[in-house]
Amino acid sequence: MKIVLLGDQHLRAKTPVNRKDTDFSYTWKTKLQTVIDYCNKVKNIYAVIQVGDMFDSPDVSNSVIIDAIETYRQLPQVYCIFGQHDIYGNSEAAIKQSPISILESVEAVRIIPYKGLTVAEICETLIDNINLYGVSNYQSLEEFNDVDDTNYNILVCHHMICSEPLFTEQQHIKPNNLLEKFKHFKLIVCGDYHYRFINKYDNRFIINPGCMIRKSISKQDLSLEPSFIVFDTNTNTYEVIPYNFKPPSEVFDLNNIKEVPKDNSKILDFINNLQKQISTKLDWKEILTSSIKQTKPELLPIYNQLLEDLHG
Ligand SMILES: [Mn+2]
Repeated sequence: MKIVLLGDQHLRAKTPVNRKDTDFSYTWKTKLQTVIDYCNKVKNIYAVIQVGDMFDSPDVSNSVIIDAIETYRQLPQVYCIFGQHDIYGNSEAAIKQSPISILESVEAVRIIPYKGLTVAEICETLIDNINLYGVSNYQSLEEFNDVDDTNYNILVCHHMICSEPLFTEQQHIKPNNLLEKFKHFKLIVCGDYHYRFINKYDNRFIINPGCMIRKSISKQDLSLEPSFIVFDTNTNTYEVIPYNFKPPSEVFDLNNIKEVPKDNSKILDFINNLQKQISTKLDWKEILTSSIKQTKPELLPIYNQLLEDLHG
């Protein structure tokens, strides 16, 4: 069975700083059209797997969500998980506010569930004995029990898995260590790290398709050749299919480089790491409320008003 593997996408309407696109939605729709055309031509693609960070943030405009729905409906069944960019605060409590949940509710995608359910529920039987397991970024990569080795099990995860971290102290897992740890899976597909790698060990694969669109002028982004992967579970072979992409000099305004405004991804990483290290769930509102109560109780009305505004 052939499946298409799609990396981080970061769909949004606004053109990223330093890119030249006049209509960024047009840019990413054109990329996905390459996948649609490929699937229509090849015909025997049974499923599409998207590895999370489908959206650049949970508050993308409605037009982005509508365009994504219309685009994904033209593909074979899309299975996906959540990246930290898809959910407010990377918190399970905010899943319903994620654009991905809207896509699922109109049946444009299926979210791949994790292991906390019964075996019958976690296994998305695609065809014959192929099963999918999903570990979104807010979930931790623990050992899986009750996985039937006679199946062709595929694990999809959104965690920092790479050979070389992007910065010195970045927490990461080495691809081959994950293959070694999760022996029940014949194929592990991962996102989060934006650069493609394909590792094979003991006839099992770990693949990161790499991000679909170069977002920044970092050295890694400039040398990236955005592609998607077609994997054949019958033959255990793969093909790398490049999107139509132009050289960096045509994509980025390299003569007039602007500083990228700081986003909140470092804060999200921080919250995420804290959540992984404590057993109880962190509720930032509770923490902030109790801290304000203790230190500046006179600010509580303003804080409450802010919270109301935030939730519209
Ligand atoms: Mn990402």
